Amino acid sequence: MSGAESLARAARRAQPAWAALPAARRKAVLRRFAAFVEREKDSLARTLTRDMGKPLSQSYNELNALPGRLGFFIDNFEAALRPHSVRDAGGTAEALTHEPLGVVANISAWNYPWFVGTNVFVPALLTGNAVLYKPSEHAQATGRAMARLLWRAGVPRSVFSPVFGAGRAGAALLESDIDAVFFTGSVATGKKVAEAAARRLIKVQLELGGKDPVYIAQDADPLKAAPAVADGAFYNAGQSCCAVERVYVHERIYERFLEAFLDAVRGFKVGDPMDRDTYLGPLARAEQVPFLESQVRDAVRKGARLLWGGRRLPRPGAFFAPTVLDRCTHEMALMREESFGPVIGLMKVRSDDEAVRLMNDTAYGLTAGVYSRSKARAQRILSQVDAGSAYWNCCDRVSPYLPWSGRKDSGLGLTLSTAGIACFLRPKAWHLRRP
Ligand code: TXE
Repeated sequence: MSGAESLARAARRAQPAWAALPAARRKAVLRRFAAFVEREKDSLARTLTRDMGKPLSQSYNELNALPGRLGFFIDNFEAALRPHSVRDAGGTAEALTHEPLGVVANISAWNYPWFVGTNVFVPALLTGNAVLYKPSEHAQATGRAMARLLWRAGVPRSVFSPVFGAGRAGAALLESDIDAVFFTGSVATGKKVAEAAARRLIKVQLELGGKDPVYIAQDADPLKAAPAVADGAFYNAGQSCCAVERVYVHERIYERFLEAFLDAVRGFKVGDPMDRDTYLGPLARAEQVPFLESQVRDAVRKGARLLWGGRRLPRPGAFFAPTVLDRCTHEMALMREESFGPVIGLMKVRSDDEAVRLMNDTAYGLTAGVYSRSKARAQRILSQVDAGSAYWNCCDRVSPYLPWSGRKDSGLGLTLSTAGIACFLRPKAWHLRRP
């Protein structure tokens, strides 16, 4: 029997008692977990940076934002568990309750391990499920710390079990006695996960990649938009599913935007991720460096103009220079394939309609942003873009109060918001006829 299988069987045995606890008991346990994370923040931030190279200041940002994220789940899960009396239909009372899925597998990622992990396993635990959590192989020490703090807070070890390893461990987990799988990662692996889930008809939720566009409309203030978009593109070295990956700028303000954008990018400090003033550290995966080099080569060969960076940096670690290209077209891989790195392509556009066409010209559908002085103009444009999240004068932003959903190759299902709590439950419809 595989390690995952024995953990799944132990979870199956332990889950009913965890679900049978009063909701207030589970709430108190997860509140203690949140308090332990806060108390150990300094060492957890350093562990996260050592794990995957995120600059220490950004590791702190992720941990500092966690209480708000966890607090949302802790404060809002009980409503999802409340039984409903629906109606009385001629002597038959109709009622509705919600029951946990059972044993949930969470196969997770390395770019924001605290966010993408707790987005799944905290609501799963609060609603009475047991969780088998497989951290990415690039964030295992962080995964170990999560398990240690959950157990110390009072989650039984067999109710939250970490599964360590890479793809093979993930594949074995998919074959174990689970009722659902929640996955964050690449499209290619997401499709393997969905195939494995389909063979067993278990529930699957996929949070995959993105090729997120931003459009700077003619009436926008280019000097205000440029630094915000630069941060949206290069934060966490661009390793975020909702990082800005394409920038379209109206031709009338293009030169002013480009100058301000390059100023912002030139100001990013590349360095040791443990230094507090480093903005851009190494990539988490060494194999991404040659991938980014090939995207830059392809773009330049097809006519793009390389304005900044464009190559790996001659220093230990997977460092890639913050890179800006323009005169891009959609014939270039750079404008269509997810880069997931500190590389960005810009294009001039002549109209809002052209921007809509280009923003929709992608296999992804995660987020899209418009900078404009007019909310109506932004809403008119964004209502035509096939994406799960829309941004007006902002980008690269996630809120626990709003569903996080991807369309097309960006995923299946959603996390966050009350809908991201309810997805860990199944309805039971009651038809109660008095004798
Ligand atoms: O993803 P993988 P990686 C995207 C982004 C990035 C790419 C690769 O494009 O460049 O994914 O990142 C486990 N069966 N995102 O390598 O390979 C694996 O061990 C079951 C976007 O991290 O998909 C890890 O735990 N599991 C995303 C998880 O799947 C398998 C964040 C993801 O690994 C498996 C991260 C298999 N056959 C990457 N093979 C986002 N939405 O932000 C691997 N795994």
